[in-house]
Amino acid sequence: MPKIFGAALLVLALAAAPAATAATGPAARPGQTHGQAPGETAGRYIVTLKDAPAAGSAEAAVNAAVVRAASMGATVLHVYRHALHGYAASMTASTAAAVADEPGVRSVEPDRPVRIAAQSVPTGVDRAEADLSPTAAIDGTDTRVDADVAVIDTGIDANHPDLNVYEAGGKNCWLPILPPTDRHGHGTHVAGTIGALDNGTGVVGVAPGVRLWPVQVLSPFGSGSTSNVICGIDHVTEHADEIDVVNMSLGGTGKDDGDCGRTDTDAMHRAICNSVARGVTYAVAAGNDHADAAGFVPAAYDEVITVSALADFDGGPGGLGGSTCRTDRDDTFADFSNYGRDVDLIAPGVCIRSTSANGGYSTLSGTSMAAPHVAGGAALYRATHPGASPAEVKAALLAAGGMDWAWPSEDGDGVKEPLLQLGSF
Ligand SMILES: [Ca+2]
Ligand SMILES: [Ca+2]
Ligand SMILES: [Ca+2]
Repeated sequence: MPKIFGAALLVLALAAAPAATAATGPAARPGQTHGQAPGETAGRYIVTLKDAPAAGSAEAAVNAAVVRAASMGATVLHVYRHALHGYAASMTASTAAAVADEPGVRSVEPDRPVRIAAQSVPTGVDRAEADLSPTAAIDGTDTRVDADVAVIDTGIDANHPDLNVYEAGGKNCWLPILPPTDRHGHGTHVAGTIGALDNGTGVVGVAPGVRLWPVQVLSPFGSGSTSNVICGIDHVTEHADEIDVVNMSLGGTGKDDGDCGRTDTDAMHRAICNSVARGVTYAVAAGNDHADAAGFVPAAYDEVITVSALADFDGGPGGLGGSTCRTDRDDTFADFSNYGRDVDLIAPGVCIRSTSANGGYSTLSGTSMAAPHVAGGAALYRATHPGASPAEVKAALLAAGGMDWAWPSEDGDGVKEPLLQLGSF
């Protein structure tokens, strides 16, 4: 006799580690910005002289102006003789006003702070060696990886300048009357790790510029139900000819029945198996309970690629990185990550900087952050192997994986899973 499951709608939780892992200070990374502190330019002015009346006299005019400024109490910082005629000086506002009244002076303007808008390569992209991938071609020029990745999550900020969001392919399974716009931040963070643009600003993803399909199944508070998730899988499967890869950084309790949901009532497993059979590769988070992933779905399903989280702080091997946004040991199994035989790969998932909602950036930790590195890697592979089946994509990722990370640390099983390595992709 069939059973009725009173709690058939599992409450799914984001696979991001809890509050303690949300970082506050990503801006301090060296090389990221070299902005001057506010006020550092206070008291500095740029003085532009009028054009000299005769050729050859500009040099003398500049020299005279510099001497004059010094006599008025200004400290001259730079002298300009080529791009324009003038100088920069440190002086009081009243001196600047007096200089502005000098007959040869065209203008006096306050100096202003500038900062480079340099793009930083997030540590996870570095640790997974996506920056060495010829397909990713990370060099600050906005060439885009030709693949489609669906993000089943809280939606994506479609207006984020660092993302290539395919809005027309989106779907909101949580509240169908609304577009799948991310009001939480989780889905946009996942999206950035997969495919933030290689455009010279912000961050860069594993597979820069891939088309990101926003599939919202979770509320702005990060919760949802299995029925919503299946709606998302259904949408992806409808577009299986276009979508290469799916990222699911979410999960609930459950197990793998070993038969794609045919012998019990696991509709989500059945849906994923059918979607995989249509050629879509699924990367999923192992979960953050520091427990065996066998007790969580979709992590437990054999048809997906299940990803545990590595604590890496410096983007490189060797265990030399010091803790940044949360405490852990460099190049070890993250202390919150789920483990077990269902885990296929480990990828960076601690203190990962990526895009956030409302056009911003944030640093988060969780297996939610690890899975999208693998989704990006799968997208790189599909971009160069368009006919590869999900099993072939998974095999390629596993074969390329590396063992250069410290084990067992907090890995609660007897198996050392390979670390995502994409330099040859
Ligand atoms: Ca960028
Ligand atoms: Ca490291
Ligand atoms: Ca393991």
